[in-house]
Amino acid sequence: MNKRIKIALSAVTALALAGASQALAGDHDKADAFAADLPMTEAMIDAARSFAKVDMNRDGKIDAEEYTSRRVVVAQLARFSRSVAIDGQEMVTLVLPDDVPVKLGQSERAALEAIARRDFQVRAFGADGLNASQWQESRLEAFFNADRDGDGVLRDGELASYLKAVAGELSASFPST
Ligand SMILES: [Ca+2]
Ligand SMILES: [Ca+2]
Repeated sequence: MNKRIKIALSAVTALALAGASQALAGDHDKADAFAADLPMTEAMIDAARSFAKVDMNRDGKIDAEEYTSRRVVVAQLARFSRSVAIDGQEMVTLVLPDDVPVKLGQSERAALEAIARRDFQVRAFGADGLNASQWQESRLEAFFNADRDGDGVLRDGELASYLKAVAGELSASFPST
């Protein structure tokens, strides 16, 4: 496992627990706010929280179908709403760059599905599902790919390419070189 991801994952459990206890204490201040950047901690908490939502059949692992449909649904939703919601310590909304088309075209969708299936195979090592840490690792890899200066925060161009990748713009996440 990538060293940065490993360190990041050990920190996320504590943060997620802190968030959970806040929620139990009746913190109803959670409201959508627009954010200009995305710190790694927020992406990690979001990744940890999303596992249960992605594991539709509640078997404790994310299978190829769940993994692939999640990629497509998130991309479609991002385009339609022109934003990506991050469920971190606070719920924040990141605005999608204007040049991403509103609709995920049919061929674009097919390509996205094919890449998601291949990505799943690579991550699952022949198993029929990803566990929570494998799932979080896949999410963090997208973050680290976008964080070109490696400072743990996505801003400006880094944030734009991250959001484009989330919205299924394949050229953003998979350089042609
Ligand atoms: Ca499952
Ligand atoms: Ca950065």
